[in-house]
Amino acid sequence: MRLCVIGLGYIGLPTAATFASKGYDVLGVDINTEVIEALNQGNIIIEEPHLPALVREVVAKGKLKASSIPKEADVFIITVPTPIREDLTADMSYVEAATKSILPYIQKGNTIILESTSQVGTTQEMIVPLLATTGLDVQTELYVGYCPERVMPGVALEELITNSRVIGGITEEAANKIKAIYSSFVTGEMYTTNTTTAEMCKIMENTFRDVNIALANELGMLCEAIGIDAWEVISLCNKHPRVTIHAPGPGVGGHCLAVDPWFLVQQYPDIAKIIHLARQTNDAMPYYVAAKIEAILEEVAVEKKITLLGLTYKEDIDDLRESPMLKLIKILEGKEYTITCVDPNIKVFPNLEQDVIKACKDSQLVILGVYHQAFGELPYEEMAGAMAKPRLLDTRNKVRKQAEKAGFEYYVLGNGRL
Ligand code: SAJ
Repeated sequence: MRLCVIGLGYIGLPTAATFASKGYDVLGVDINTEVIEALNQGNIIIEEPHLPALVREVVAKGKLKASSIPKEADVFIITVPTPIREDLTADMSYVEAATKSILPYIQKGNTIILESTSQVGTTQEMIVPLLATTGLDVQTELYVGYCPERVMPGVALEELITNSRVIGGITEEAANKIKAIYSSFVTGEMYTTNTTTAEMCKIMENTFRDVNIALANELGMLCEAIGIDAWEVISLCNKHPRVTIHAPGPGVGGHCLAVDPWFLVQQYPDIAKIIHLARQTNDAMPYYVAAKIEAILEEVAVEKKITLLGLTYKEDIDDLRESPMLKLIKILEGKEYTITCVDPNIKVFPNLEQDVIKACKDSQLVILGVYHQAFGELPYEEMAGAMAKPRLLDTRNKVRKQAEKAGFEYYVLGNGRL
């Protein structure tokens, strides 16, 4: 079986390599020549545990090759980005371009699968009409479907195999055909449906999480206003058998939760009201944190100098995309704060100082923005010793014990008692 994967990013590359490891002859296609050159030498330019070894192996065996141009195949998988534009509308242009790029190679009996998170209706309204221009009957001569991924960066290779999947087909035959293709490596359950339902599932999974996080953030702000501890409220509420309140935090980052809900808001603004408000609530969190910092440092008259622990959008990854910390830095820089950043997972960043004691020298406030495992073991006593008045704002409720023991004046987001 010959497979052509269009888009070799965080999802396309693990998918291509996994299919190749199961015996498929895979051609990976990308517009970025750096990706292609690296891949053809068995290398990759993204970070994902275990992926370098897998890629090296399948490239050495000749099972995975890369090119900037697609070619004939039995199966085509589209895994290109679907970002949002400045005006918060979905940019589907990469999906459109990727589909157009495979049109000259499509033959009767081919399977075409879209994996990218897409506006609801994309397969029927964009992919099917484009495929129809080949002159083939899309319903009967091709197998077309939408099969979103559900993997978490950092554990992508494992989750690609073990997660369950929703598979939408434009016909039942198409859905079953696609299910058979993925069953070459997926051990999780696979549920078949139509393409529009599958598109909605993908967006709603991430929207569910975003809305729940917004609710947790609202709870955190309420508890601060009332003077009680949201973390205690959450832990007590979650003893209820049907309640799982998420964790408040400094905002929602990543390329999924902070992006996908906008697709529905844009398409159905009059209906997707809670979804819209949740996005606004989560997007405003860095401003809330900045205001808290201002309040903590109110007494400091001289130039404000702070230390930020953790830059990535969540813990133990190296991904900065849509990270709330980047927004926080921008807001604080606008207020003339001097910010020194510490993040063992990031190699290059303005004002990065990996020596945490140096980073705390003369600082007036340490902010825990993201809790990387390594931050549990920092030399908190020495950090406090480097500061005239040691203060720590924990946006994740993670290091209270260490900070208080070291003599920090401790603040945590969501705790109105402090
Ligand atoms: N966050 C909170 N409070 C919480 C949970 C998370 O503030 O209680 C924040 C995190 O700090 C982070 C953001 O939310 O900034 C997003 O993190 P995440 O782990 O929830 O999500 P992603 O973007 O890394 O991955 C999600 C996953 N979707 C779901 O869990 C429903 C993943 O399975 C998807 O494959 C991925 O989106 C995607 O590609 O769509």
